[in-house]
Amino acid sequence: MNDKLRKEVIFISVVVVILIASAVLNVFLISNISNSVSQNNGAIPVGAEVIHVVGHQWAWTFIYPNGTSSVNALTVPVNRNIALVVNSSDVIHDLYIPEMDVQVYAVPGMNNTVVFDPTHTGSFYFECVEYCGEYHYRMTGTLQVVSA
Ligand SMILES: [Cu+2]
Repeated sequence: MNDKLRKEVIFISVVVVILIASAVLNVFLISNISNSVSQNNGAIPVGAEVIHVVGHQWAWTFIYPNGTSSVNALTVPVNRNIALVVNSSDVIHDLYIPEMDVQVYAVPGMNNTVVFDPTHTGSFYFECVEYCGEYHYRMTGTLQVVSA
């Protein structure tokens, strides 16, 4: 093996090792991300507070287990699994609560479930992030996480 060929083999081997390491790291990171939020799997943990969410032009309605409801304002207890069962009465919307790592589509005729567990109290912004018509910008609101 001449010197040039040896250098080429070493170079290609290093590149292949870097690519394989990067692929393994990538798969590991992606599986971690999808574990942080359970979405669309239909599994609601035992003891979770189940809140039905309806997206409609142009507001969010939240229906609580006791039958009461609120518009563009969601109040949940801290340190408890919250299951949002989300659908839409007209077009596709997309509920996004950045601080809770929650994003879920509201689709007519479908119940999409997302579960999150707020670990601290406070007031957090949410909005629709799917353009859904003229007054899409009105679909914002506040999540209040309160002590139980
Ligand atoms: Cu919308």
